[in-house]
Parts: sequence; C-alpha cells; structure tokens
Amino acid sequence: MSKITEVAQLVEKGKAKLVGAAVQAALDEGCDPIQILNEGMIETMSIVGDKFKNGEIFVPEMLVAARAMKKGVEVLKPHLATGSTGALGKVIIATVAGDLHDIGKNLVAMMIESAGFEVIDLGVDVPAAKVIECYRENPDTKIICLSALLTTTMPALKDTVAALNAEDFRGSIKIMVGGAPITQGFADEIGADGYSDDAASAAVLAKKLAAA
Ligand code: B1M
Repeated sequence: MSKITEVAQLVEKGKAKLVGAAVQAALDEGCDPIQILNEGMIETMSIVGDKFKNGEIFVPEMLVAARAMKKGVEVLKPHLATGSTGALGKVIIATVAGDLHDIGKNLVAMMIESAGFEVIDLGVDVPAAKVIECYRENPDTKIICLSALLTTTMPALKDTVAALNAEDFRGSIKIMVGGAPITQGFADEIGADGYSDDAASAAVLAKKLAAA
C-alpha cells in the first residue's frame, strides 16, 4: 500500500492519533505535500461525504474523519506554507452563520497566509455583525473572505455580503467567497468581488484583489 493510500485510509477511518505519523512517513518517502493533501485528505473527505449522503455512515464518522484530517494538515502545514510575512496586508476570514465546516476555510487561511497576508480567522458560525465589528477594529484590512459549505447556509453568505456591501467602508475592501456549493455565478449575483474553488487559487486571487 502506498503511503498516501495509508493516509487516506486513516483519515477515512478517523484515526486522528495515527494520521500525523503516516503523513510524516509519506513526506519522508519524498511524496509531494500537495499530493498528500489532495489525494490523501481532500479526496478522502469527498468519499466520506458520499458515504454520508448514501446513509453508509453518520455525522459522528464525518466528525472523526474531519478531526483526523486536521491532525494530518498540522504535520503538512510547514511543508505547504512558504513562510508568512504579513507584508501584503490583513485578511479577515470566517465561515458564515449557521455553518460549522472549517477544514476548507482553514486551508484557504493557510494558503493566503503563506502568500504573505496577515490572517485574522474568526472561526465558524460567524454572524455578519461580528465580521463588521472585526473590520472596524482592523480598518487596514484589505480582503474579507467568507466560506459556506452547505446549500442551507448560502443565504447566510448572501446576507453577510449584503451587510458588508451596505457599509461605508465597502469601497476600501474586497470580498472573496468560496465553498463547495458556491459558484462564480452565485458570487456575482450576491455582489462579491471574487470567487475561487480551491485554497491554492484563493491565494492567487487574494493577491490579485489586493493589488487592484
Ligand atoms: Co457536513 N456536509 N454536515 N460535516 N460535511 C457536507 C458539506 C455534505 C456535502 C455531505 C454530503 O451530504 N455529501 C453535506 C452538505 C449538503 C448540502 O449542503 N446540500 C453536509 C451536511 C448535510 C452536514 C450536516 C447538515 C449533517 C447533519 O447534521 N445532518 C451538518 C451541518 C452542520 C453545520 O454546519 N451546521 C454537517 C456537519 C459536519 C461535521 C461537523 C460532522 C463535519 C465538519 C467538521 C469540520 O469542518 N470541522 C462535516 C464534514 C467533514 C463534511 C464533509 C464530509 C467534508 C467537508 C470538508 O472538510 N471537505 C462534506 C462532504 C464534502 O465536502 N464532499 C460535508 C474538505 C475541504 C478541504 O473541502 O470545505 O469544500 P471544502 O473546501 C475547499 C473548497 O470548497 C474551497 O477551498 C477548499 C480547499 O480546496 N473553499 C474556498 C472553501 N472555502 C473557501 C473560501 C474561499 C475560496 C475557496 O474564499 C473565501
């Protein structure tokens, strides 16, 4: 069995205590960190999601798989990040109200940080008012990044963007959105400035928006 397959199996089974060592073993064998992330973890979470949808597993199994993935990402992080300087400015990131999914948001935060931004991570289930309050405390923020993983929290994403669009500081910030159910069309419709479908392209887009 390849080391990446081993990581994938441990993530799927939610073996949080074993995943870190398996990721390290894959790295020691010379596996590409991005490949470990994509094939060993992100693809595995899709499999976990499909099994949930088909009724083969339930919420607790999804949760332990997520915890295991987080342990793996901890080991991978220094190999993915190129070093943060914060020189490109501040970014606020959050998963919107009602949504508890944070793995994708954390990956986006990590990639944006390693692209050179200072990231303020407000966590999950974040109401629009908290995002606005955070901006007021950090008026030098350049980009606000919002993540939504559920079709049922797409309205909360829309409301948060609408609340930001109504603020007097709107002209000073860019708004980026993303998450599995989000599309470029939806981002345009709700008045966001940018959308990307994965963490690596989110970092590229953040640089572009900050420079615009
Ligand atoms: Co949930 N869940 N979940 N879940 N969960 C999904 C999302 C689901 C697709 C599973 C399924 O049915 N196939 C489904 C949503 C269906 C829908 O919306 N129509 C679902 C459901 C239904 C639910 C509950 C409602 C289940 C229940 O309670 N009955 C519940 C809701 C809780 C809530 O939020 N209020 C729930 C709960 C959970 C757990 C808490 C158990 C756990 C989350 C733990 C955690 O995050 N700490 C969980 C998990 C793990 C999943 C799956 C299996 C994996 C999510 C994940 O981490 N993916 C997921 C199935 C799936 O995704 N296929 C599923 C890996 C991650 C790297 O991808 O988050 O898409 P993703 O992020 C990507 C991109 O989207 C993008 O970049 C990231 C990296 O490439 N991206 C951005 C994300 N944010 C971005 C922001 C950007 C740009 C790009 O700019 C700002």
